This record gives sequence, C-alpha cells and structure tokens, in this order.
Amino acid sequence: METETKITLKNQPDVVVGALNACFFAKRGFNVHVFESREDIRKAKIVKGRSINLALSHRGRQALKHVGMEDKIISKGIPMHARMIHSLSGKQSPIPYGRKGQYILSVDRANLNKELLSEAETYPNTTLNFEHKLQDWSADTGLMTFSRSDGSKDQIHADLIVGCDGAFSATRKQFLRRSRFNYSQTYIPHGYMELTMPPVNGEFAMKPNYLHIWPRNTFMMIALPNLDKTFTCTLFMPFEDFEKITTGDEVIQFFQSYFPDTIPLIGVEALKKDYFRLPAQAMVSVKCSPYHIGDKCVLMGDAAHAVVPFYGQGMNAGFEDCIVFDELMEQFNEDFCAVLPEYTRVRVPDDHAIADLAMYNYVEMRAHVNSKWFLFRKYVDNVLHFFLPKTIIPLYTMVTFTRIPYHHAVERWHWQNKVINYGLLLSAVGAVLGGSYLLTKHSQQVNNLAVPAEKMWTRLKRKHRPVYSRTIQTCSVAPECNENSSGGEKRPIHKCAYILSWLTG
Ligand code: EGU
Repeated sequence: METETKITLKNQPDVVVGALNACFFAKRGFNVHVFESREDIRKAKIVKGRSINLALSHRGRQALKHVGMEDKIISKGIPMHARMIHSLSGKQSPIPYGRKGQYILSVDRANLNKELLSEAETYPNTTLNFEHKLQDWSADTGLMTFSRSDGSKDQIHADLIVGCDGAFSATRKQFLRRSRFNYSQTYIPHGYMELTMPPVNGEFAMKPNYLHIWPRNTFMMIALPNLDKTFTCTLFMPFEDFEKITTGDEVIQFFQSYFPDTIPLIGVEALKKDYFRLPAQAMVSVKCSPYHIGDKCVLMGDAAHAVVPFYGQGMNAGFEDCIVFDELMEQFNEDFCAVLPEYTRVRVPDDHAIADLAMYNYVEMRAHVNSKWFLFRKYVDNVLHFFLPKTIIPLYTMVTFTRIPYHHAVERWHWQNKVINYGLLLSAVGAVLGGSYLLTKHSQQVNNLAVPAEKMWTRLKRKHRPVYSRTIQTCSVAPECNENSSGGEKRPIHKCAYILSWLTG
C-alpha cells in the first residue's frame, strides 16, 4: 500500500461515478477516501431524488468490467432489445437497437449506487464517509474542509481531489474563481416527471424488453421496465405546460389527448395522484474546461459535463471518464503532473461532443418528431446499415454500442451524411441522364410503347363506357376519346409522362 492519501470526493446525488472511481483508484493501491454529503443510502429508508432508471450501454458496461462489476450489475438489469413506438391511436411498432444480441439495459439507480458502494468498501485501502458536505478546499495545499450533520467541521489533506459530485458540484466552485476557466450552463425549457405503471395481474403491463416511447413533438413520454414488474414512465414537457395542468381532471384530459393507451395501465386515480406528488424536475446541460487544476484536482462525471438525458448517455459518459483516466494513469506511471493535463486534453472534446449530441437530439425530437417520423428515420438508418454495414453506421449505434470516441462518432456521422446525400444526388443525376438517353436513343421504341398503350387506354375506356353517356362521349374533344387525335405533336409529352411515372414508381 502506498503512503500517499488520495481522495475521491462525492457529495451530491450522483454517487455512481464517485463510487465507481473509488474502485478504480483502490485497485491501483491508493488510499481512497470517499466523502458523501448524504447519509448512506444502503441504510436510508426513503430514497428521494433523481430519476429512477438509467440506460446502461456499452461504455458503462466496459467501465464496470474494469473493476469486475459487470456481471453483478447486468444480472439486475432488464435488457431492452428495441424501442416500442406508441402512436396516438395506440398502435405499437418495435424498432431494434441494433443487430441480434445488441441491447441496452434498464438499471435501477439506487441499486447501482448500493452495489458500487459495497464493492468500494471491500478494498482494505478505501474508507467511506457519509454526511460530509464539502465547504471549501484549497488548490494550493489540497486541504479540504467538510461540515458534518451535527455542525462540526472536519479537515482533511488530499494529494488528489477527484470531484465526482454532480451537476451542481461543490468542487467546481474553486475552478470558477480562477482565470481562463470556461464554463457554461443551460437549462432547457422542458421539465420531466416520473409516473409509475403498476403490474397487471402480477405481470408487466406492457412488453418488458423494450424502451417504450410516445413521441408527440413538444410532449414526449418514455417508459423503462423495473425488476418489480413496474414501468417508470417519464413525461417530458415544457414547464409552462406542466403549470397549465392544475387539477386531476385536467391530467386525465391531457393524457386522453396525447397518451390515451396509458390511462388504463397507469390507472385514473393513480395518475391523478402521481402527477402532483412532485413538481416537474429541471434539466441542465453543463460544459466546462479545463477539467483539472495543476496536479491537485480533477472533475469527472456530471461535475465536468452534465448532459440532458436525450441520448441515454449521462452515466455511460461518466463511467467512460473513469476508464480514460485509468488508461492515462497506466500510460504516465500514475504521475498526476502528466495525467491531469492529458486527461483534459483528450476528454474535453468527447464530453463536449456528447453534451452537444444530447442537446441536438432534444431540439430534433421537439421540433418534428411524431411517431411516424421517428419510425421512418430509425428504419432508414437500419436499412442503410444492413446493406452497407461498414460504410453507414447509425449515430446512435456508434454512441451506444461502441467505444468510438464521441467526437469521432460525430465527425463520422457528418461524413456519412455527405456520402448519403452524394449517393442520392448521383442516383438522381443517373436517373435524369438515363432517362434522356432512353428518350434520344430509343425514341422509336418508346413511341411504339406509347402508342399501343394509348390504344389500350382508349379500348378500355370504350369497354367500360356507360351506355347513357355514349352520345356525350362522342362529342368530347378530350384526346383520349378521339382515336385519331394521337398526332405526332402530342406524343413527346406522353413519352415523358410514361418515363416519369416509371421513375417515380
Ligand atoms: C432513460 C431515461 C429514444 C431518458 C433518445 C432514443 C433514457 C432516456 C433516444 C431518460 C428516446 C430518446 C437512447 C438510447 C435512451 C432511442 C438514444 C434512455 C433516453 C437517441 C430520464 N436514449 N434513453 N436515443 O434511440 O440513443 O431509443 O430520462 F426517446 S437509450 Cl429521448 Cl439507445
């Protein structure tokens, strides 16, 4: 065991990255101290707080694997192989996430926190401290001051402070006072609210192995399955619309208009009650850089990059931070002077890329995503990927099922879009050129085609002409009624019409 004292710090709702990081550092033999502002959630009776479900995908799983936790966590996760899109009429259409065997997992945030804390505790060089709230720390000395629930203060010296303390990080406050620190935060106009869909006759109320989605432009609801056979439904809606609904009857009216199929499943009374249980929660996006101060402190997880939840990547990106840091520790022999600046250099572009992607998807889904459009887009992605598996990889596949650095995924996505557009342009030009070629080279054949077709048409017309209209038809000047009117001048138009209708199917 080394003599130095390294501290991983945690004092905001997200224990996850903090606790996972403790395992990474403990595994390397550092003395790890975890500080958490709340009580030990393993002992707490009521666990209030943030969203209940998280979608665990490849990046998060790889990080868990590094500390031997993957199997334990996935055994308590529910695989989701596809999205299930619910249209307004109640029709359900599945769209797979990837190829067979590719899926994401619905995991319970509280269970994840508990398992990771217990795992961290198994290392003899790790201590957990609860109800310690960070008051202040010094970037020069590494001295940290905590306040405890009984009002007393605790001072601890650290060689390295790892701030994994969430979107409202107390560690980050020191960064904000310094020169040349970039920081931005954006609250989006939407809030979210969680509603529980209970089991029906002891079974899941909907198909369990799907991420259920009700895309309704500005409103959207998603539902993720839980081990206790409930679903957690998350309703996303602008705050001003949340505020317009003030009575139980208005809740039911709203659901009747947008999510009618869920009313019997959640239950009228439960819906009326659940909706007013907690106010809608805000969503914030935070970007900053650099992530480190000298060789003393580094930010990870939401403290460094809180993202809006519209790519299901918040936890996965935070967990991947731990792998990236660990790989650099290996590369630079645990020399903080080298590891910290390098961590900022390689990680900032990727974290900013996922923050941008999540925000982009928020704008995109709000702008014009109803169930038909969502189905169509994902279908086109999957079809292109099927026929050109090496060339076209859907963006969400790169983000969700690979460890391609986020910013590379974005670059590749732009490149793919160019290829697709170029392909479309080529097909269009090809069609026009091919069409003109047919017209000029084979104009006689086309004529021959056109004439019999016209004749057929006239014959058909005649055959089905009702008896009473015979006299009127004879007087008609419409070309198709006059067998002799298919004169030379009119033919080119007919030809074009045939070719056009063939091209457009
Ligand atoms: C869990 C909780 C569908 C929000 C984004 C997809 C999750 C999310 C999507 C939560 C959507 C949205 C993706 C996954 C996931 C989709 C994804 C899990 C969003 C682009 C508390 N999103 N989640 N995209 O592709 O990549 O199915 O809020 F409705 S998992 Cl918003 Cl893959």
